[in-house]
Amino acid sequence: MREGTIVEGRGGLYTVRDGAGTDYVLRAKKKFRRQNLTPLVGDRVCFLPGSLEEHGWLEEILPRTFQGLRPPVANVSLLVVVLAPEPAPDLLLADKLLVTAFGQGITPLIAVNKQELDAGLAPRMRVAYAPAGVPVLAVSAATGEGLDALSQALSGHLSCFAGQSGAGKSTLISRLTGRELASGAISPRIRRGRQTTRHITLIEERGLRVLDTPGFSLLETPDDLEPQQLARHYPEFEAYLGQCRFDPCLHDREPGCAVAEAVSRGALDAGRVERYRELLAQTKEKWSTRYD
Ligand SMILES: Nc1nc2c(ncn2[C@@H]2O[C@H](COP(=O)(O)OP(=O)(O)O)[C@@H](O)[C@H]2O)c(=O)[nH]1
Ligand SMILES: [Mg+2]
Ligand SMILES: [Zn+2]
Repeated sequence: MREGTIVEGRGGLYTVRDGAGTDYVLRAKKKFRRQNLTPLVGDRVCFLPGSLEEHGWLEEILPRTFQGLRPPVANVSLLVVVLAPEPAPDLLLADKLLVTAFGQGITPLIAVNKQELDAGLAPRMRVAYAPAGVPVLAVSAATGEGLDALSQALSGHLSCFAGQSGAGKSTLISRLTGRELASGAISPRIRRGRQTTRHITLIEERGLRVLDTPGFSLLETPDDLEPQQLARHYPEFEAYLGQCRFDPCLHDREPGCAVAEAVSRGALDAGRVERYRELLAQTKEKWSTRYD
């Protein structure tokens, strides 16, 4: 039996790459369907190669460190949240992505792209996200600035890029991996009537392993997140645990809230906490209608 990683899945056939970089086209054993287990791009698998024109068989899926439904991928370990001065950064989306990353045990990183258009955005983001321990890299796919540092940050990870449309995710992935991806106004989706499908590939180039998907852009805050739990996905709140007057405190304008106090001292970013309250309201709403 050999081991490899699923780099592509299409029409029930899976392309699996072994350690030597050789690709094998495999079909999944029927037992996976019985187990309700779908092989995903990113999965580490055991397989038997085929012979001549015969496809081989995907025999075993090794335990996953992470599994995402949208996009359907396994074992992502780094989430690159891409922001840019243009289009105007949607920081609520960025914070949702960070909640998702922290909730799933994925390391997040913020890349502020189009640095050459406004060099001021990255330092502002650095100040806002430093208390959460999220690194902020200033990059430009256009000028190449910061791409070496970004490349270094990606090394050793299976990475996924996420963020609003137009921020430069596809352009960055192309620049970093040397692979041409659809970018610009043309949608990379294959349209089949009303149903849109997105084909996901794992790109392995220049020592990087990157998924060519817009990444968790479709993710809302998890449907089953208890409002109480949201604050757990804000690492910068940890320092204030147990210091609020009320216990538990949702840090939602309760009197004597240590988080609010930290904002007024300038120790926490006001915008980030304001958006936390917005997400909290959304989480409460979802929680109260979870059985509807
Ligand atoms: N000025 C500037 N434009 C960029 C940069 N990176 C990407 N773009 C442009 O931004 C637009 C959106 O890029 P794209 O990669 O498609 O964004 P995506 O939707 O996040 O994948 C395209 O017109 C790119 O050429 C950059 O660093 N500077
Ligand atoms: Mg794109
Ligand atoms: Zn509080």
